[in-house]
Amino acid sequence: MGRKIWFLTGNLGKVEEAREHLTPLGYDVNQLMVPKDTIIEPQSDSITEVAMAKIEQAKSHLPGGNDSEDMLMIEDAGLFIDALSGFPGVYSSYVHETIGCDGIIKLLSHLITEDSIRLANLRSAQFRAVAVLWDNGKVYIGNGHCPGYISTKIVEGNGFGYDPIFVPYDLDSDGVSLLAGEYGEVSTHGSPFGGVEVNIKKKFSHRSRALNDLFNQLPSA
Ligand code: ITT
Repeated sequence: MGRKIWFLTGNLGKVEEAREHLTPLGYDVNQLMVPKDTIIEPQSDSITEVAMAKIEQAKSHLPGGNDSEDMLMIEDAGLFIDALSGFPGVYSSYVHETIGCDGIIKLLSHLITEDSIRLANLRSAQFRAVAVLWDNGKVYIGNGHCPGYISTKIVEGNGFGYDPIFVPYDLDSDGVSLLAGEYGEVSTHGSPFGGVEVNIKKKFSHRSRALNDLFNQLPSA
C-alpha cells in the first residue's frame, strides 16, 4: 500500500468515493473520526473557508501528531440550487437533516413542465466540493463542481445525501459536462445519482473533480 491519507469525515459515503478515486493512484485512504463537537465549523458562506478552518483544527488529531508522515484530508461539499439563489449551499447538511430530499422537492414543486430540456434548466443546480490536503506542513486545495438538476422524484438505492434527487448533466467524450438537455457520450439517462453505481457517479462527481484537481498538484502524484 502507498501513503496513508487520514480523511476527517463522519460520512462513510464520502470515504467510499475517495477510496474509489485514490486507491488506483496508490493511496491508502482511512477514515479519521474525532469525538462529536471537537471540530468547530465556522459560519461562513464559503465552503473553502469552512474546509481550511477544519484542517487547521484537525491537524492535532492526526495519529502520529504534526510530525506524522501521513497525510490529512478534508473535503466539504454542498448543493447549490439556482432557482433558490444557491440554497442550501453551506447549509446543505442542516437542510438535509431537517427537510431532507423530500423538502427540497416540495420547495421546487412550482417548477414543473413536461418539456425535459426546460425542466433541466428550470431546476438547475450544482454540487460543489473543495478538498484540502495537509502533507507535512504543506497545504493543497482542489475544487470541483458537477452541474445538473433536481429531479421531480426521489430515487434511492445508491449514494447518500442529496444523491436521490440530483441528476447530472451528460458528459462529452472528454468527460466535460454539457448543458441542460444536451446528449453526451456519458449519461445517467435522467437518473439521479441515487440510481447509479459509485463507479458511474465518479465520472461526473464534484468530489472526483476536486480530488483530481488536488492530486494533480502533488509533486509525486
Ligand atoms: P463531513 O463529516 O465530511 O462534514 P457531511 O455529510 O456533513 O460530512 P458535507 O458537509 O461535505 O458532508 O456535505 C454537506 C451535505 O451535502 C450533506 O448533507 C451531504 O450528505 C451532502 N452531500 C455532499 N456531497 C454529496 C454527494 O456527493 N452526493 C449527495 N449529497 C452530498
